[in-house]
Amino acid sequence: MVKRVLVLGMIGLVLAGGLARAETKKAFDARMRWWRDAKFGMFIHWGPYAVLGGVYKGQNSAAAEWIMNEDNIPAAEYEEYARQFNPVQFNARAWVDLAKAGGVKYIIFTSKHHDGFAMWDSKVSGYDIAEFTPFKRDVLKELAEACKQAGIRLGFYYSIMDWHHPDAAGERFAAYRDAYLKPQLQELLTGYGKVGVLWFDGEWIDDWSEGQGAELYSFVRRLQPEIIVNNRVGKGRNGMQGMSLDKSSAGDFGTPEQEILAQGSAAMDWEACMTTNDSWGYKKADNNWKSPEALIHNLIDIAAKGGNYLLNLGPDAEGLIPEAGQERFREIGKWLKVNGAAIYGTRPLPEYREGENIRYTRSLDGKTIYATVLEWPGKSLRLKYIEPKKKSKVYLLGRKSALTWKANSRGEVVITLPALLQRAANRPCRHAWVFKITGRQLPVAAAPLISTASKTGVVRSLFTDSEQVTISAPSDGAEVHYTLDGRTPSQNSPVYTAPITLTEAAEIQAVALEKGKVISPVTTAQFSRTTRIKRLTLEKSPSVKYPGWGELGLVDGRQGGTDYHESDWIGFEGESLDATIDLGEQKSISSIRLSCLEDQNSWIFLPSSIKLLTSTDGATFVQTAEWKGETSPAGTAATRETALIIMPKSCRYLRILASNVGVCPSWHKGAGGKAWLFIDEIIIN
Ligand code: H79
Repeated sequence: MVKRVLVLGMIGLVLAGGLARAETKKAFDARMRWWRDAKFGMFIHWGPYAVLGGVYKGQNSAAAEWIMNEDNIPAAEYEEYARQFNPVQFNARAWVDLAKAGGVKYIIFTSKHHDGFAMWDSKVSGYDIAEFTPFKRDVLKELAEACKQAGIRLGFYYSIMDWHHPDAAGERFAAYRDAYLKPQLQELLTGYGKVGVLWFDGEWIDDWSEGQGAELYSFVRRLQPEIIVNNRVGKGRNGMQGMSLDKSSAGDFGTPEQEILAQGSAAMDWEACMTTNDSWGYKKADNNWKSPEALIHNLIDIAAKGGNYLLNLGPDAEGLIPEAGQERFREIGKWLKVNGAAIYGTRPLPEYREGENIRYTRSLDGKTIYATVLEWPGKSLRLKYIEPKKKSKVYLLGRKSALTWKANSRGEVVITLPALLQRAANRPCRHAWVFKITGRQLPVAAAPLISTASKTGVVRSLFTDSEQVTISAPSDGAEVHYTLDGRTPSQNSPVYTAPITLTEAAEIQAVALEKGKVISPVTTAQFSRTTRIKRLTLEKSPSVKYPGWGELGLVDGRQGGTDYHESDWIGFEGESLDATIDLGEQKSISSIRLSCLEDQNSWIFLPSSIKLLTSTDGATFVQTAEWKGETSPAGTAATRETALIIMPKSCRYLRILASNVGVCPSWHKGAGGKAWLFIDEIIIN
């Protein structure tokens, strides 16, 4: 699946943040405090689907917890599997012990998944583990007890969508909601002590609405005022994406699924829920476990972006957690024992990283910075971003004595790593290492924000004739100084007072000063000018996750590389590219090339066809050329293809239609799901 990356401007964004309801920011912050500090949670998907384990009638299914839907198992037949659910090995203590060993601070447990089966003794229905199965026990009660003893917060996943209840879709939905869903939630919120989180899901069904979500949110908060509720309570999510588009929509935090945001900030609450192998529920055939190192790196990356990591396990039908999953949690816990200070209770910095292999967090009070390196740096480590004070000390977590460091002429920190540590066996841990830098040295102030009329927080922009740029100061008392030639701004650079009109390419750098002292990191934005075309319009919007550099990025003379994470690529989810280009005047064109990405393992496919239409008046278009799709071998990954259309023609307007294949083909594990089309660069000659 595409590792979804969302590029977000630091402002203008979004979030579910408790702002729309009658709660002050202070009260909201207090309620969110434990969750923001926790950083690491364990998701547990467990229900009757574990009985099937991803196998239906002897066939491996594409699904695990989705098997009822995926394999069209009628409710009456699914019930037969549910009746066999007898997880005699279930031991809440053992699960919670594992959570403890893994260093998680909270557990989110599927009280009821889409299949509608309740994992507690529900009086509202007989379709639950205590009544419907030979097992007879109340799993939630036992888990709640074990969590309480261990000091781990417990939260409940609850699916609004319900494939079992006859009223849960269609005209009688309100009856299901009022006589079933809400009474069940009432049980969950009154019978199991303090519930940390209500984690809704399945809210995308047509019967659900933002209004019902807002009402349900209040209902839940009334029963447990301190509880934290995810944004899937309402309809705020942008499609199946994790983050809410509108901050007035219900819910306290965003829920990117199988996705780490490209950029977080201290101003948004988000939690990446991700699987340890490829499935949420237990699936016998799924042995595709992520390496402990990859999981630890995810945790570090997420914490650096201010998010939480909710990592999943799917126990089997006996009640046992697969050994491979257990090992991974233990390995993460081992790492956290040494390095937890860099994760728990931390907050993100304005710059979350340096290069690919260094991630930053800071202590809540801002007095300590943690630089976590994902790869052993060798004999010395150079940190460009932070400026230590003379009295600052640098430690490698897990080692007592301070390390030697000095500031080089550029004000960067250079830390010397003793010879002893060059041997892996002598290091305090594996997988990633934390350098702790003490003594309030950080540029924790937010950086100035560079914006254009169309975009807040521009990093790179292309314009045709001229562009008006505004720069805003990160705080009220601050003065912004800037340069236009790529040099580092200082006290002596011009002070920003009014919007700047660019008519030529420029690199703007801006910094905030207070009382003549630099108080922020430098913000840089690149502006390029393009004259090759007059206008490019897209009929269909690209995905907000992969916006590229906007439509002009398609003709900026730079082609995307082989990695779809690169910001050059524009991605279309299930949609096609339909671009109209106005060349500004009648021109003679000899060829058009379109550069596309193919990365089938990430659900990215070449277009099925590319059509080219031309026009002299912008009204009547005639088809001029067509490229028929090629088929690559199944599984082709990360290859780039360039479709060439030779087309001697004189015209002013071009219309390019590159058709998305639409859905993932049948051989693909994502069969039936939306396929991606990635384009960067339309090359006109
Ligand atoms: O509870 C977990 C998932 O069951 C649920 N949310 C997380 C937390 C979820 N709902 N929808 N989705 C995830 C995305 C849908 C994936 C699917 Fe499929 C694609 C369902 C059917 C096609 C996966 C792949 C299951 C069968 C094929």
